[in-house]
Amino acid sequence: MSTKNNNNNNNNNKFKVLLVGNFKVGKTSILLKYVDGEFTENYIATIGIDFKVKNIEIDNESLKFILWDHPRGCDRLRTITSAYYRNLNGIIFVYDITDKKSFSSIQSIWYPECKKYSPDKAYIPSILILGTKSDLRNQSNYKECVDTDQAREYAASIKALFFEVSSKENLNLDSSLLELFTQIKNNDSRTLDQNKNDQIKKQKSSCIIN
Ligand SMILES: Nc1nc2c(ncn2[C@@H]2O[C@H](COP(=O)(O)OP(=O)(O)OP(=O)(O)O)[C@@H](O)[C@H]2O)c(=O)[nH]1
Ligand SMILES: [Mg+2]
Repeated sequence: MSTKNNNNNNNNNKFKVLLVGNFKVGKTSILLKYVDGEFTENYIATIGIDFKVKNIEIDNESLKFILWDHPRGCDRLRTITSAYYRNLNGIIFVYDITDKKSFSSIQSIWYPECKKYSPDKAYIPSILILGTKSDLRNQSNYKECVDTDQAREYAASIKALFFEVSSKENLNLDSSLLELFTQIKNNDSRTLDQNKNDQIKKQKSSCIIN
């Protein structure tokens, strides 16, 4: 799992990204704010399969990102879970900065699950770790927040991008997702270039054999 590469899933500049994390950390709110510009305090648990599409231009290329919202309880349905991880270009591990358990779950549940369901053990999608609800950090009732440096260190240890964000106040959402998407796009270009090189090598070697 050490190679950071893309699994060559580029189909007409379409990329698949999955959001995972404990229940109620704010996954759906990220998608709602980022794609539709909306935020609601009302909590509605995601129970079914759901996704949103973000069309974005990076370096004059039009790209389409399909953002999958991992449903709650899905971890009990292993066959469905493995389908979520298939052909992933990127994965976003989400925790709530006011909930330390949601951060430790990334290390104990979500990252191991990502590794387990990666079809090719040498392949790992681009990773972004998002600490949500950053607007709550300085509120008196949330003294015990996840330490930012600790989260940043962990992200570096698994070669992940890291940001603290707020869907409520629209802090860092655009910049963090743009950074992930740019990395995905660049990885994909490299993979395509690599494939071209491999094909040229194969053609050359078959010429020699013939
Ligand atoms: N203050 C604050 N509240 C937030 C933020 N993001 C989400 N919330 C609130 O947190 C609660 C849960 O948000 P959701 O986006 O539904 O969480 P989820 O991870 O999709 O939850 P499940 O679908 O059950 O896994 C809701 O009441 C949101 O209003 C944020 O940035 N700041
Ligand atoms: Mg949800």
